[in-house]
Amino acid sequence: MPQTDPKPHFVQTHLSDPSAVRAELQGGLLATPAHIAPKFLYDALGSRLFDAITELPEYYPTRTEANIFAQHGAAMARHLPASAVLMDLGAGSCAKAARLFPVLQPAGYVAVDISVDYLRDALGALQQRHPKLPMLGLGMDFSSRLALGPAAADWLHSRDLQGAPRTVFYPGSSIGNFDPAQALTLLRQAHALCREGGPGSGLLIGVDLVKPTAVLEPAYDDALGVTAAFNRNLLLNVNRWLGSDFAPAQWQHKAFFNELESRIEMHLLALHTQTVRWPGGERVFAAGEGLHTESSYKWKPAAFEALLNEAGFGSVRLWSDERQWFGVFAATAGDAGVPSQPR
Ligand code: AVJ
Repeated sequence: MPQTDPKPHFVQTHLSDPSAVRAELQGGLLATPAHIAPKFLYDALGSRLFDAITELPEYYPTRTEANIFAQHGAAMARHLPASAVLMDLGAGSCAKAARLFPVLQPAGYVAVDISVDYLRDALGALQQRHPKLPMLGLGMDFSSRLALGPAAADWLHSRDLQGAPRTVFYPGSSIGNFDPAQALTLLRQAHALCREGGPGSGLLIGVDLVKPTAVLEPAYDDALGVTAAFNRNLLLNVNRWLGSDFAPAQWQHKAFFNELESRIEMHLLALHTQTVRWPGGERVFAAGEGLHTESSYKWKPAAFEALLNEAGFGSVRLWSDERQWFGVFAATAGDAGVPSQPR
């Protein structure tokens, strides 16, 4: 007799409010310098363009991190609790986490992404391959605040996982989009999430490292122009959300390493003077004037370890590649009542 199909459970805790999104966009467009948040890079086309970026010869982070996981996954697993609930932040296709299932042996899998719709197919397919592993898809914008919420807590309880240790998984150097103060806030929230779980809970996080500008800049300004298309596509998204009339061809992609801030900056520069209009507003951009679309922070290993400590994590371990281009850090949250970092 065929068994009934196991099904992942889905919870959407956050739905973007269109008028709040329009207000946010308008605020950024009227500021000097003008800026738009990098989350507007990712519609269906933007996500595909990003996937293409990860295959470019110049874009080293994705393949370098994958090699580090492949080479050191077993050592990472020894530093993290067995039978933990794996909480995958920005899970997307869930592929990175799934590749670690054999070594991490999780007791549950919580895939968090801004929209459960992005998770539905990937998590459904993954559930078929791991029919016994309890899986939750959680639609949540954790860039504003990371916390599980009551529906997810109920689900953990229903699967008898409320007391299980937790491993918070945040790969891909997604933390790079946050400035150091915002990154600290997010890591503190990740620490709180760990402390709600059982003993041994911890964090596994991928972080892009400082390296020569001659390596960094081509990774964000590739010869095929894929990153340029990815950046310009943000304007199409803004047009859709705001009703604006940006013409992508009138904007030039620019990426450079800001050494002082230790970040790659992506901008779009107006090729000539133009007025951009939307319902309720307009902005004149002078020729050469820029629109800041993304920052991607690069960390030195010691500085990121200090940040982890400041967020409450201890026992920090780092795995890297032979060129030290990318780092995967594991750290433990300390047990309840026994701070890992007395201060
Ligand atoms: C998804 C934020 C890690 O900063 O490298 C890639 C995004 N932007 N190329 C990065 C990105 C341009 C990427 N992160």
